[in-house]
Amino acid sequence: MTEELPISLAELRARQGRFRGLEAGHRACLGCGQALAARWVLEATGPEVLVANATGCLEVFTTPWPESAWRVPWLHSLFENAGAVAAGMEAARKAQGKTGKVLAFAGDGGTFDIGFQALSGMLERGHEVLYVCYDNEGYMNTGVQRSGSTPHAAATTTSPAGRERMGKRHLKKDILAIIASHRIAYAATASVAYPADLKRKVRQALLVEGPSFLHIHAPCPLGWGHEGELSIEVARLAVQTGLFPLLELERGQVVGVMPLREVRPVSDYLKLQGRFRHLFRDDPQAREELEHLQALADHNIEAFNLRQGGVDPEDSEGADTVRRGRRRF
Ligand SMILES: Cc1ncc(C[n+]2csc(CCOP(=O)(O)OP(=O)(O)O)c2C)c(N)n1
Repeated sequence: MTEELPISLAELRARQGRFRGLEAGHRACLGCGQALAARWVLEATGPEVLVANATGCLEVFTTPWPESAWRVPWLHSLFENAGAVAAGMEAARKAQGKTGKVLAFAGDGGTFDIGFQALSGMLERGHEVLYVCYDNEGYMNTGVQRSGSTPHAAATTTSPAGRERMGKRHLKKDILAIIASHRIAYAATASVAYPADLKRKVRQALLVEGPSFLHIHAPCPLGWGHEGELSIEVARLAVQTGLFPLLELERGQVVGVMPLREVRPVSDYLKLQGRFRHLFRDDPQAREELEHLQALADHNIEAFNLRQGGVDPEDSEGADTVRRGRRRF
């Protein structure tokens, strides 16, 4: 016998008072950073948006035919053209005299590498699109291949670690510097470990005229080799070590950073993840790689003045402000 539920789903939703652009019940892995990030991005935008979504995990786990977890108009683009498709959607909206923002969603493979041409064109032509890159540092949907965003020394299926080499032999591409060179009104990095900061940046990105870019660090338990329940901890450590600094840029210049009150050694971040397991072997090459990664984090801390919250002690009045004078990126 089926009992009537005391409240309909529609009523329940209305009472929840929180718009969920991405519904529960999709097929993401446990602890997927992208799933969290996409939900929070849409909570920050509200329902008045359209999404162009490149091929990748997010598209695959949210839309197993004939289902969809999206509660906003959503279009699947190709792997390589989310920027171009979003630009077309925005132009069509304008031509029809309609309001509402257009978002482009893509993974790091679809952004740093194969979709970069379409993204760059979209930024250069000044389309009013917020482009969000969910960075899980690999081509995860197709089996954890290395991407231009995979960090140096990480093991993937196409950059394995073994006797001959210590995982990936190239640096993570500095996508923010490349985006900065387009001089768009707003670009920022964010992390799933800091949802309030992430949402504030989404709101800020929607306020500006023209294109904006948000780069979200989103752990992938399967590809990074950690328990799903550790995703937030792993994401937090990426920030706290200086490996993934949280920055805001206006017209290509850094105007805000999240301060690091307690800087953690990179080994705290790396040792939680199977993709860096080889770095903790007792051999000189492993130690060298660890030192190299620590040097990259130290460089970020220095370059963005992260310990001081980005404030230059020489010319700042309040040390706790996180907005600061413009500095070339
Ligand atoms: C032109 C083209 N090349 C390759 C593929 C196969 N492919 C689909 S998704 C994907 C990886 C996506 O990686 P990323 O953008 O980082 O997103 P993730 O799956 O990691 O979220 C690849 C290689 C494709 N669909 N189209």
